[in-house]
Amino acid sequence: LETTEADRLRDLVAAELGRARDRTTLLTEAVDEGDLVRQHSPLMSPLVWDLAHVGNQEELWLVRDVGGREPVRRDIDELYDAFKHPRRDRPQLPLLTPGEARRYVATVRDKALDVLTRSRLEGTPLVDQGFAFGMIVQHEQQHDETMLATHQLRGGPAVLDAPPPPPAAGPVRGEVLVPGGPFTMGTSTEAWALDNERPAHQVFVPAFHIDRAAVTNAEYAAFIADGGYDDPRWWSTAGWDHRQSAGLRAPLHWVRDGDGWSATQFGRIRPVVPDEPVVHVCFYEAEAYAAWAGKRLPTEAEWEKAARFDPATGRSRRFPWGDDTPTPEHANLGQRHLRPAAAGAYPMGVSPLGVHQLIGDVWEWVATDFTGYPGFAAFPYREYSEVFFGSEYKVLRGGSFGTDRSACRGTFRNWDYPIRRQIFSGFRCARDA
Ligand code: AVJ
Ligand code: FE
Repeated sequence: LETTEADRLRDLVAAELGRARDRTTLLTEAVDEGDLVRQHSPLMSPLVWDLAHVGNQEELWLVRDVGGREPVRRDIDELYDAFKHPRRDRPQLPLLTPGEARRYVATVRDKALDVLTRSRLEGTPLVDQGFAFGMIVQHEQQHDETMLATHQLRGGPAVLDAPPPPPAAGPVRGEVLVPGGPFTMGTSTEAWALDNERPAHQVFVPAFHIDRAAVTNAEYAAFIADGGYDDPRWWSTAGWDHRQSAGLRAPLHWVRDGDGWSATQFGRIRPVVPDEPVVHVCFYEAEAYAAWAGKRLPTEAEWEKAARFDPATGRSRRFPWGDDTPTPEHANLGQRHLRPAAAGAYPMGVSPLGVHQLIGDVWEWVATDFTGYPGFAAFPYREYSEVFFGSEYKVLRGGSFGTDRSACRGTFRNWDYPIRRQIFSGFRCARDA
């Protein structure tokens, strides 16, 4: 790289690391020590585990691997290895205290920034174009979103605040026809794309219809009112089993309020807003709603084609609106608001085919299992993606109001068990043409 180009990239990496750390600090300073070490749900780690785990991954990859430096705390690697201890067991571990964890992540960050200053950001696949640094930025931001979900599960008075999302500029209803034909899915050129997004490959997608907006609270409430939760016709076999054993009756956090619904949001209770996307539903609920509506969930390839395909050029864009990095006018990302925005709130984010808010607001369940693309190669470690491939996990696309822009793009893939709904998950429907 030219010196100036490498300098520019180093500045960008430092800024992105700084943004991630500011958010981690916000999420971990908002509550007292008790709330940091307590487990708010067996589905989640104590917040202080996420904090030190973020530092430990940064130590492993940037300080030791890229930097070739001496370990800071080799003795805690095992404690913060996500594969050694399931989330429900983490509060019982001899974890660093909040004060120790804060000092640890600060020490690691100082060293990582020193490594960055000395790195040429080229020469090996791990450091080319700052990949390892970008991976660590995304890792911290992903754990920040997980910590935000922990905040949503936490009891007690509200500690997070944010302005409401923008209102709809105009109504967005109905569906669009996506023409049949080949499109390029995934990427081989996006510098910080993770292994599961690679490589770019051609996929033939037959024509289909997709909803211009995600399913709203009003639409979902109509499914409930119509007895959708009591009618096995709408549910898959696995979905109905789960509906029965878990006693599902409405999205997570919804409570009856007269004839309508309210929902708890980060320690406050408020009426559900009819035009906002439904959030905190599991894959099985999404599937059942779609069947009730006479539709289905889009496949992952359909979702990505709706989000990236430009019929004028035949090219796949980085984002629905083009190749530019998301700004606050494009999408509801980055925890700037604490809930999804109404359908029609981001006219600048619309795709060439007229589909709204594919990026931001809510993660969208798609019909597809999480597997590797043709030509997939695990990089830099099998445990990032490959060990999750198979039929156990479903894919979610597009990011939520709690997803940072660094961990969100047209090719970005998230995954979870089909029963999970503590995440900021919603969906949109599709149907065959
Ligand atoms: C991609 C969100 C499913 O949180 O398990 C964090 C991201 N990987 N640490 C997760 C991740 C390693 C991952 N998800
Ligand atoms: Fe992690």
